[in-house]
Amino acid sequence: MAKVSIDLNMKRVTNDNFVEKAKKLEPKLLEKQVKPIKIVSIGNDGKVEPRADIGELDRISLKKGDSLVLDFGDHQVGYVSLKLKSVGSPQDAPAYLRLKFGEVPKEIKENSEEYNGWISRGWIQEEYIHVDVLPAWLHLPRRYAFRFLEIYAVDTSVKFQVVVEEVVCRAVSAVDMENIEPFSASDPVLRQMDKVSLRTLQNCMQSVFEDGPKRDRRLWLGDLRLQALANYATFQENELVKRCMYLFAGLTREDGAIGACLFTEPEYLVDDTFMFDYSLLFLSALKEYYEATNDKETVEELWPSAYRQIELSRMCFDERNVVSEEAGDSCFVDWKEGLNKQASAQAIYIYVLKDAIAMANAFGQEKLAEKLEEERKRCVSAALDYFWDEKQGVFVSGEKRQISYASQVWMILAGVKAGEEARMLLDRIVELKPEMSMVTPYMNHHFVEALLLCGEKEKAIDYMKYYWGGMLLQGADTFWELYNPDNPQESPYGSSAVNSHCHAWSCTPSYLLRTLTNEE
Ligand code: RAM
Repeated sequence: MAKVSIDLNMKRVTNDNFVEKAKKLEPKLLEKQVKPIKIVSIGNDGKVEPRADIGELDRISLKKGDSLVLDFGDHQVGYVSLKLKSVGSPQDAPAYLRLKFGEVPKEIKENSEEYNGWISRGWIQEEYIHVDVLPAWLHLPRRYAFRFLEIYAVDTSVKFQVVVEEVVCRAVSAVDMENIEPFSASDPVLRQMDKVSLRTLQNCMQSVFEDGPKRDRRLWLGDLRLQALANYATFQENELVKRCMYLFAGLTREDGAIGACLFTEPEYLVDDTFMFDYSLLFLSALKEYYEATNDKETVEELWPSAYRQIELSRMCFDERNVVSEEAGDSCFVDWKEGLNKQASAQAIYIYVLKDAIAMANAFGQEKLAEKLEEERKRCVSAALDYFWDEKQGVFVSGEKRQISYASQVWMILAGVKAGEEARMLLDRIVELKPEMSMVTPYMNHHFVEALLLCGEKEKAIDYMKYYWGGMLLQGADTFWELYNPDNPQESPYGSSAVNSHCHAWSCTPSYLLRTLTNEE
């Protein structure tokens, strides 16, 4: 498990004005009725085979131990209702059913009894339900994220069976796909990649930008930033970004630290998890919001909250201008087990300083910009002195001088190495193939950004086809929280049963592809 800083004794402060603004920006969700398109069967290997035409549904009767799986054709987020009846003799006992929802087929096959991961089993989308009287409409109160629904009859009685006459999903999202111009490319893989990215983003856009509609259904800063970028290039639902920014700035720790994550129910609440990188990246998200919207009023109002993250992070640096190992430990960066994040923390601070300088200049705060520029130079030279290994020609991190993709990528994004040197550094790290690889689409996104910054457009496209394309080859309808091409079953939680398969931070191909073409 990644170490993060959890502050159990924290005092929270609320800026009522900001929270009020956020509340007013709550979107009205759009709804669509979706019905299953096929009855399928799923093998133990997760292979989906057609079983019957959907028109056959009300001719299938389920007795004890029988099941059927419905395929909704694409990833859905919504509320499900089932119209049930009994056949045979009169219903002399409750119908006892298990309903299982899967974003991907293998979730249907996973046995939740065997789950032993370290996050709550409550995330597994499975219900055991008694229906006392049939016929009935069963309206499930939870919102599900799924493509497949298995209905399993735990028990009926020897006298009656259950028939599922109809199933409807009321799918919800803040945005509609209809207004979106798909990415035009001759390569079908890129077109499919865009389609799946858009669906991922759409299904994560709810009352806030959720990280994943299956799990955690919350607002995380790192995810928000990437979703916002993809949103500016596609749906342009910019008021939703604004709402999320006001929430983060309106609900902070007493010292002004912006949390890594926010709850929106039962009331708006900042979590007690803080991450060095996520807090800082609020500033970059604000800069990007400004670039996308030109909304000076909002940005000026939120600027002090953003700048406060620099002041707080600055305290983690020593007299050599080197960030502490602890700050590294409290970074997210990636879910790669064993990854040392000290060098990434140093780089992310420099990266955010760059954005702060740009903002200060844009708002006529030249003095501040100059001061920050001096600090940036000091941090860059400390990064080179302390983290650059001349002999190996790579950045290293931590006391054990660990080599990882993450350190190189963030140092390049921060501009510590640039131009030809940076380009060669990326080649070197790919060749070295360090054990500390990248496992989340979040980290992989930043790798692609680094390639683009070095002018490696073709390599960027090839890499996207390898990474996000790898998920497509495995049948992804939406992109996943975690994908390690060397180990597709990997999970940061001890079991892939709780992995999210529609995850915000994986939606960036839509943004990257459009950025690439715009630059031509
Ligand atoms: C996971 C969430 C989220 C991410 C954090 C760091 O729990 O799914 O996407 O931002 O980790």
